[in-house]
Amino acid sequence: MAKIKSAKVIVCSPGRNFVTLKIMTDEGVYGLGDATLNGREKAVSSYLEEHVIPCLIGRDPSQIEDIWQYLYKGAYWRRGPVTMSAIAAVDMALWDIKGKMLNTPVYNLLGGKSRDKIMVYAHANGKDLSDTVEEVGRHLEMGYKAVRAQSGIPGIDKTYGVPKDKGRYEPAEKGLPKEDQWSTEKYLNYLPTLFKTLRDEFGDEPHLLHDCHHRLTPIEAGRLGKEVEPYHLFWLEDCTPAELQESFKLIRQHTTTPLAVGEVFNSIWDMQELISSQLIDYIRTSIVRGGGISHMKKIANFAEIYHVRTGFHGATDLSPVTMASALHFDLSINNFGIQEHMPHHEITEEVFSRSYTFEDGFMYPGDAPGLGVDINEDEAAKYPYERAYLPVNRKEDGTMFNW
Ligand code: CS2
Ligand code: MG
Repeated sequence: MAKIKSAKVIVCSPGRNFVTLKIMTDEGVYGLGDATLNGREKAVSSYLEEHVIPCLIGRDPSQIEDIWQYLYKGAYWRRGPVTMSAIAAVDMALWDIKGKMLNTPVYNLLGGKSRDKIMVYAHANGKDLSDTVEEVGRHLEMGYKAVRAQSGIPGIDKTYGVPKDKGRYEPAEKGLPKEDQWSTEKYLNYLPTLFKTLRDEFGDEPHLLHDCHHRLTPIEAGRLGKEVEPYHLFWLEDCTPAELQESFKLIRQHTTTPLAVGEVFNSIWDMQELISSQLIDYIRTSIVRGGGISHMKKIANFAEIYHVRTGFHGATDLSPVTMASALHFDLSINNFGIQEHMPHHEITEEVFSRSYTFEDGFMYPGDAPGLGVDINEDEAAKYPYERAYLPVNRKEDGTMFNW
């Protein structure tokens, strides 16, 4: 029986901050897990170093479920993003180890391929209407079959999804939190025009998505969903903050626009009502936020019963280790919907090597044993952690609001 010999946390900032767990066995095989929690990275690294790693030494790395339950039930304090990201990192690393030891890609351990390729959606971020139309067109030309459109809103200075100076969009900024501005009225008046223009320009075929980023009340979300129905969105994401799960009943009464929720959720208990009452169409919780592959299997299987499909979060603040885990998982389950794909910075790719690939709008996890991702620790050491936070958001009169 192999044993966990040691484990370490690697915090680095190649283009942005990442927290990576590396678990070593006494047989020389190691596994990687992602523990990155945007803006709260050090909380997870210290949770792992101080409280989790000491409990792992000497355990059998093949007992993935038992170790998961030990860390979840054994902490007594359940759920929450810090705990669940730490457990997720251990879980990913153990699936990686198991795949390497059995010399097979992780998707094979999860039941094998359920499809040939994974449809991904890209981000088109524009400062205004014409810029956004151009960005959507650029991504369609790159082969993407599905594109999420975000746009600057007339009359609002700085908001979610709009890059500074035409660069790539990366919401976390160095230093303490910057401030964005918000007006629901201006947003709601503008958004239907954006999607009408996109359909007029690109026709019916491309899948179009949009992220409201938790900014509407249920009745406002109902209005937006209804007004964009003629443009048949693939989904409307996070239209309201979702702590109040039953509020989605109100949204559902008003619109047939498909709804996606869950990138900030951590466990099956956060979405139980949303799924079992069929209030959403896509669940977005990623492998790193949702306690790893082991817990996400339960979530995906539960969702399948209620016709809810997956659409995992895949922004750049999820490391290549989470992206690889997601792709193996996506390939294996029946109720896969779509996968978010926001390509990492070139510098990130110097630190993490990967076997997953993109081609013509689809992704493939590759056939390397385990997850197929590695970290170059010497390269990582060149990019030490830099404090960075997501912005905060205020209404025009100064009221603190959801970002
Ligand atoms: C977003 C993210 O990709 C998405 O759907 O909501 O950009 C999100 O804002 C970041 O991951 C936050 O860290
Ligand atoms: Mg989102």
